[in-house]
Amino acid sequence: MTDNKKVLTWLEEMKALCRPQNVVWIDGSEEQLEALRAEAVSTGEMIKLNQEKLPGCYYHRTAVNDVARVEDRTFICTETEEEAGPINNWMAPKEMYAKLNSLYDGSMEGRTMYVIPYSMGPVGSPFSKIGVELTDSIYVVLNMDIMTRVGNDVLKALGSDGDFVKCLHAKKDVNPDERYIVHFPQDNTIMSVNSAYGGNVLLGKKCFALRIASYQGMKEGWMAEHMLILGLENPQGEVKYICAAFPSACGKTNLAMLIPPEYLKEKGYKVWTIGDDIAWLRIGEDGRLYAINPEAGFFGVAPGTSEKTNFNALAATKKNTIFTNVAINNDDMTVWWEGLDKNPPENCTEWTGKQVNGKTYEGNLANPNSRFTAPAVNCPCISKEFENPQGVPISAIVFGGRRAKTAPLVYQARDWNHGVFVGATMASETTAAATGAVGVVRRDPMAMKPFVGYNMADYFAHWIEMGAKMDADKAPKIFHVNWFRKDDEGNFMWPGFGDNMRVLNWIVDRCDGKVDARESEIGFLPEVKDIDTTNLDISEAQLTELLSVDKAVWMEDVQDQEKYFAQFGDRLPKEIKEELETLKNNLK
Ligand code: GTP
Ligand code: SPV
Ligand code: MN
Repeated sequence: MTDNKKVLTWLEEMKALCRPQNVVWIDGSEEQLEALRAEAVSTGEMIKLNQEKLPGCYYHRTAVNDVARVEDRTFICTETEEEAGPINNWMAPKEMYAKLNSLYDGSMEGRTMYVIPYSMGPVGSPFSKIGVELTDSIYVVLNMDIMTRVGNDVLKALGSDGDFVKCLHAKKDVNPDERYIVHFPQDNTIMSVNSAYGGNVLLGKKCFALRIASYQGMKEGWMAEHMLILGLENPQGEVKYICAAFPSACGKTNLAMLIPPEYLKEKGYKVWTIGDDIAWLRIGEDGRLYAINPEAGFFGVAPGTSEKTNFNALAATKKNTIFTNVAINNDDMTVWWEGLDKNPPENCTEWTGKQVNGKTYEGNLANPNSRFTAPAVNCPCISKEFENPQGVPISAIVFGGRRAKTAPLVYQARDWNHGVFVGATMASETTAAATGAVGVVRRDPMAMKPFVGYNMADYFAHWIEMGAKMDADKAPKIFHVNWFRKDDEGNFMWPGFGDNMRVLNWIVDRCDGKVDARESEIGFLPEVKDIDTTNLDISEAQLTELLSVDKAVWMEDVQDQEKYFAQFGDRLPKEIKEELETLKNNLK
């Protein structure tokens, strides 16, 4: 398979530890994958869906206690606790290895260990990095095949001496009390045990492409971010690229695949998708920031996805897709989730496997964090730059979250450092993407709170440093958006989804210097007349409200920001402190 000694030595060690009955190398061939699908169906690990309506599609149900990322069981094990910082869980590497080794000991007895060589990024791109995941789950193999580039080509690219990220996953008995998702950034190693769910086990995704990669990026001068990448094409056919960081289940997939309102579509506006979750960013030879999507598929939130809200995502799930924890319509073996349509199946298997009448059932038929794993090439609006090994040049970076109050619909940072501060002070209501309470506002800098593989204060410093390497006229402009502002009755004040195009147009016009803005305490706000509300049922007064800054509410938020930053002590970059002082003075 490979003559790479580092891979072979590590594999021997892991075999000795886990003691699998067989070892199978994943070569990326369709024959091998098809055989694995058949095997998973025969053991009940996967269910074959209606192959006429959903060709190549399968269903998987996880344990009820294993439906989301587990942030409290996710660790960053650097040599010192300081390096991991105050918001990551930490344990000394030696101690953690000892604990894990006892959990993995014999964990694959009687089972097969699959060896998955995979590339994050197009094979051979200067942005790309290689990982090898060992797992005892066919579900993981089949998901990794959709989400990353898998197989022999990757081993060829790795060569006999290339470095890779070591990823070990054992499903074990999915015991939540012994569940660990552990990263050793200094050893390029990830170890996951006792889970079989998404972000906990598809180790190329959050574990490698964000936690390990953010650490690599800090060392090597690039960035790994929880960002979508989209191309916005104007009627003249020019495309501008935008990255946007929103926390989990806060609208990245939706924005990345946006369909503009009819009248803008008629004028010739289009959105092209490059990525919906992760961006790797490097400064190019021309001094601009370039991005690739390291993934090859979408692991998207199912609930709320419909023909109306996200036509393109739904279209992407119509073939070769794995559905996890949605509901099944037993009459025709298709899938259903809340928000798909108003017609839940009567003859329904809800996500935990119970047979129910979906029309009268009280509660969720699909788990709120149920997901589809769909190949990116299925997406009708996938960009022709999707595989470009050099990436696309980024004009704007957008931060955003779920804020019922506080944050206006959109504003622009004054410059790069202020933009870093805007990202660093992000806050958002928690969602079902991670276990724990939902709807609680928490600080989530750059949407990376659960994903930074080192000290968050050093991460802020890295952002500032990256900005200093770019000329101000070449660096992306930085913005903040909030689609989730609510009125006093609790209704969303902004229609969102496709209508977010109106805000993207303002952002691009700002980048092109085509529109003026009003300088406020918090940055540049649009003039009400400059947000296009053609055909929208939204009054000038409502839009004024959406673009307003309530100084008292902001002052409260600033106090919370100050408290939050205090935990980083002297490691907090002085630029962040200065921006905080400026904001305080502006609000006085
Ligand atoms: P992860 O995959 O967890 O990183 O999430 P994501 O950021 O890609 O989130 P996604 O686009 O899947 O959106 C999650 C939820 O937000 C869905 O239930 C959507 O219906 C809802 N949503 C997305 N965009 C909007 C919007 O513009 N307005 C409103 N009100 N809801 C939105
Ligand atoms: C997220 O939670 O941000 C996701 C899903 O994109 S998972 O892969 O489970 O992390
Ligand atoms: Mn995500």
